[in-house]
Amino acid sequence: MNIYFCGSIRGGRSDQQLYLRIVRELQRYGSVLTEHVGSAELSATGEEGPAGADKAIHDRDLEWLQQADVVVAEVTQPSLGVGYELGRAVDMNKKMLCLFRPSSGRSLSAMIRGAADGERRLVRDYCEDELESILEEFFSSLK
Ligand code: 6K6
Repeated sequence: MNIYFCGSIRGGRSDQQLYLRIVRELQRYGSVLTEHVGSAELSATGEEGPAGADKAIHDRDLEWLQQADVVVAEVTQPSLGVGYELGRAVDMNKKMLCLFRPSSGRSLSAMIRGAADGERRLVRDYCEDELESILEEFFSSLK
């Protein structure tokens, strides 16, 4: 199973350690195409890269998104890129799970929460303790 994981990069890296934990957990269920999202070496501003690098990142990520069987996103830290990926994933009719932590004090965008249909597109409010059980339930439901 190919899993596309989305998490904030330039939107801010304060949840990076949690992303790493999610990536490791997701690897129990399949191949995570975007494991770099959890990497401590990837900072919000650290490497702008050469001219054209952003286009290469965009095009490569969309190719991976096409290849994905499921999309899992941690959406607590707002990120334009994650929102864009989720919009494209909806268009591709991908099975999606969005994870949001109400304990952050934030309120999830209506464009993400409102995209849930309770079947192919799920939004789960959760706390970190529940991560493993939520993922287990989600991947069991795919069988
Ligand atoms: C490196 C350092 C700063 O920015 C970068 C760019 N590198 C990226 N490499 C891979 N995927 C990326 C990169 N930037 C964004 N993405 C994709 O968008 C990831 O799949 C994330 O889920 C999402 C993050 O978007 P932003 O808007 O928070 O960056």
